[in-house]
Amino acid sequence: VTRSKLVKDLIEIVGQANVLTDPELVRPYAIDWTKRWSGSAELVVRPASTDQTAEVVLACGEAGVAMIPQGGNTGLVGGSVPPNGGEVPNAIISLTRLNSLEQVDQVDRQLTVGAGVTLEALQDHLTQSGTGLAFAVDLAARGTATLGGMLATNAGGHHVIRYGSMRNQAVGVEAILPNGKEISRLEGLLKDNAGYDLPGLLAGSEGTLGIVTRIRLRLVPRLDARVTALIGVDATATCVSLVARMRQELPSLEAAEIVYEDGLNLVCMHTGLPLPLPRSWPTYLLIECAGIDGREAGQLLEFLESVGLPDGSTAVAMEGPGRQRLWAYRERHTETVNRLGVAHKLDVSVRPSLLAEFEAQLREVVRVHAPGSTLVLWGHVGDGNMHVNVVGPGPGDDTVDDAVLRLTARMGGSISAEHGIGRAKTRWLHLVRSESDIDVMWALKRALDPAGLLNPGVVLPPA
Ligand code: FAD
Ligand code: 2HG
Ligand code: ZN
Repeated sequence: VTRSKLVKDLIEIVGQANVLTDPELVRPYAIDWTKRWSGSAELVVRPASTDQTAEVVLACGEAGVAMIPQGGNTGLVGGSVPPNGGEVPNAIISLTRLNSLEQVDQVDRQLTVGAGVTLEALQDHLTQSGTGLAFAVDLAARGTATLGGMLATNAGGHHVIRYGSMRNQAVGVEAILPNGKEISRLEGLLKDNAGYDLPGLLAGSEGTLGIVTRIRLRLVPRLDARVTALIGVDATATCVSLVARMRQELPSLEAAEIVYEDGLNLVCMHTGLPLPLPRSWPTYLLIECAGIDGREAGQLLEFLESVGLPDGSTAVAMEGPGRQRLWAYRERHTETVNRLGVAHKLDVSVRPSLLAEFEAQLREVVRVHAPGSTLVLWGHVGDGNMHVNVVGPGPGDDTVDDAVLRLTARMGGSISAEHGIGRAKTRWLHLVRSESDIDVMWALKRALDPAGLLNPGVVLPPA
């Protein structure tokens, strides 16, 4: 099938306006949010339904064109954009038109969404529904990240300590496989052990096994009584032990995040926010408790008093704007780092009990392997998840990536806590997955995608 035949077929399926071939229009889809990953694509195609997605997949398959599923393109490991110099022509399949938001089923506490719905659109929809229900996962890219992309990466975010990650919110999935066939589990069954869990397999598959078209989501009670605290402390070890105690004593704990003095100062410079506390601290712990009445705030304040924190080391907010301001010090790290340059982003995790030692070694490894670079660290301390951002080394120089990922593996950690492997980390998958593991992954990939056309080069290292 020639390129022009493919373009004609795709136009028949989705309409002229939804097949982009002009390089100027294609380019923004082919470069990732961090600007570290980019490639070239023949075209972008934007199906608006599950059936159109199936037809698009068949047409691309017939033409031997590789398919790159894309949601909001906020992924941070290069999985949503084509490779630089791929072997076969690429088509980006943008799923953002799959934006249906169905009615909330209050008794079942579920709803079905199109894969292209953004997290923020879902949050607004739930607020407007007046059902008293909410979605458990939240993250700073909420305005653009889609539920399909979030499931495909098994995104984590701020609430994993309470609710788990995306995988735990998907009651069911509808997807198009590389052969154009559909699998669907949208019945909303809470118990359904009939064979292998194919929807579960798609969670975290980063667009390599199927294209998610709809998701049946679990909802949680909306907890409007919230209290947020930013606590300045001496070091990571103090954060870890405070969080361990909070998890024991504060069942309403929903988020426990860590940032450091240098990162926070950069955020203040970039955003114009004032320093949050009367003096600076080496390390800051941001926590949020949530419940249905005001008791959570009282419990948190009592807890903080029992710990005996020094005067001026804590800012507490209960109202929306104050809480949002405290969260900005944490959430605006990513955009701040992006301003500094093209960051090497290493999203890694270790057991929380090892986090303080890990942090010390990380700083040393970055000092040695990327001398003169800027290291900005932050993360989800309750999950043992550090976001290691190194600005300085050129985009193609992965000396520091290698050193950090090897250190992480030596400490029994994961080279991808929540962002996925994408194109960025395939080389290092063997550090944390055995040969048998990788063989099974390849067997699954070949079984579902024998022609290897769905997001090739993502997740799996070359066979
Ligand atoms: P994309 O970037 O478009 O795609 C990501 C991957 O999923 C690609 O491999 C793509 O091929 C695949 N994919 C996309 N849609 C589909 C589909 N429908 N079917 C099959 N495969 C698909 N991540 C976290 O985990 N936690 C965070 O706290 C967090 N915070 C962030 C904050 C900022 C400011 C930014 C920019 C990113 C953040 N991320 C975070 C990373 C990112 O937002 C998530 O990975 C998100 O899940 C990606 O969603 P997306 O729709 O943008 O997917
Ligand atoms: C976060 O938690 C995101 O801020 C993004 O996962 C992390 O930019 C990063 O490295
Ligand atoms: Zn994160």
